[in-house]
Amino acid sequence: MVLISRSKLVGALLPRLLRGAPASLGVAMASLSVACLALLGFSSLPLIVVGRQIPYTGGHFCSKWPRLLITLHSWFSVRSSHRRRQSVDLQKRLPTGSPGLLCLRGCSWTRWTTRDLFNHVDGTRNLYEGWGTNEALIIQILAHRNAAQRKLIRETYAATYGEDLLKDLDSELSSDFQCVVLHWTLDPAERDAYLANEATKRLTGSNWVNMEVACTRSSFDLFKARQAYHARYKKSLEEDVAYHTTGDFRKLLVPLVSAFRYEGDEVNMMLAKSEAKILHEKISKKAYSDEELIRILTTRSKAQLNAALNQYNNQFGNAINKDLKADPKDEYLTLLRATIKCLTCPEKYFEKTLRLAINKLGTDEGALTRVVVTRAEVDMQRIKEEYHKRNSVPLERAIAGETSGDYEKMLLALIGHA
Ligand SMILES: [Ca+2]
Repeated sequence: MVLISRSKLVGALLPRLLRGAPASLGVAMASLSVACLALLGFSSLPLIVVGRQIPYTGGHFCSKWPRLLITLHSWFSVRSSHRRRQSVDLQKRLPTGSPGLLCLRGCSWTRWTTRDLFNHVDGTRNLYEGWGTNEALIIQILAHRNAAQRKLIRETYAATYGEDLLKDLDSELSSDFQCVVLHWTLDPAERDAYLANEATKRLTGSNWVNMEVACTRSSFDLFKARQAYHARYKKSLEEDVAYHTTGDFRKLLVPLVSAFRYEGDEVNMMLAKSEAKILHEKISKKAYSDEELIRILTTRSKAQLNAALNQYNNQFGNAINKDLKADPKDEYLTLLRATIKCLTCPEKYFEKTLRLAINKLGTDEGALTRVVVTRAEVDMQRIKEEYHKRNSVPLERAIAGETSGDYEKMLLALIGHA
């Protein structure tokens, strides 16, 4: 009892001390007291009181003391809210290690959130601005969580604060770093829907993104992206792609984004042979947007298509993409070749996309971010090997040479280098 009342007393006195004394002294004293209380395992009450009072001391803090204070405060609020909500035992639902700062002593780190980090307890901008958003911690936490864990973080954040983590990240971060963090935090299906929707709004080169999404995702993932598109935009991906394209592009892209290909390994060799012939016949006649050619490319399973293209190579002595280079500047033919590449060897397609994004004068951050974020959990290892083989430079080094700051750190973390 004595102990509790003493801690309450300290809690009540500290704010006054803080208001009266110069900021640095007040914070130092508060931090010391809080540290002592924390070590002795006292109630979190005084910490919350102290935590809330800090902003009123005004000014910007740069010393270590506020950090210590906030860390301790957050830890206690994490612990107490965790105790209050026994029903949601996040500790058990999130077993993987690599903790944030506050994982120490086994509290559930998701309870302490980016919001505490950015804005401190009650969203005080002063403190946030003086202290700076902790980008390093955002990278440390978000970059090392898989899609299911990121989803859980978003849900927990929404349940705890009643706000969308994405919106908070959006308002606290900026430029390329913001873009990569937001894209990464989105659920993959939502992200694909977003990328596709953005692509249908733009003109130049945007068909590529829709082709990429349609050809490099699994059938089920593409289906989920279409569902997410319905939910988010209240219309279908197919109708938007059809509306925003014309001619041959429309003929190819609409069935591509609508596809739900069979995903098994079974291959019909007779069919592969006959369809290789059809493809060759159409290409020799320069009928590049012929119904049959498009039917084969947009409906066959990837295994069956591979078999047909191998047959093409064997029977006619050329890889199909070589025969499709008749007019290297034709945009439709370029897209057709990229489609075949995405369907048969996506790592090569992505290697090239990264190479072009990096080797151009300046950097194509949009493409760089898109490829890293969408492939990090899929086939980044193969893309990295392909990149190293093709460019004699590891992808990590190429990215480090091309980008900087938190953007660079996030990208490197996502490709598994940090
Ligand atoms: Ca460059």
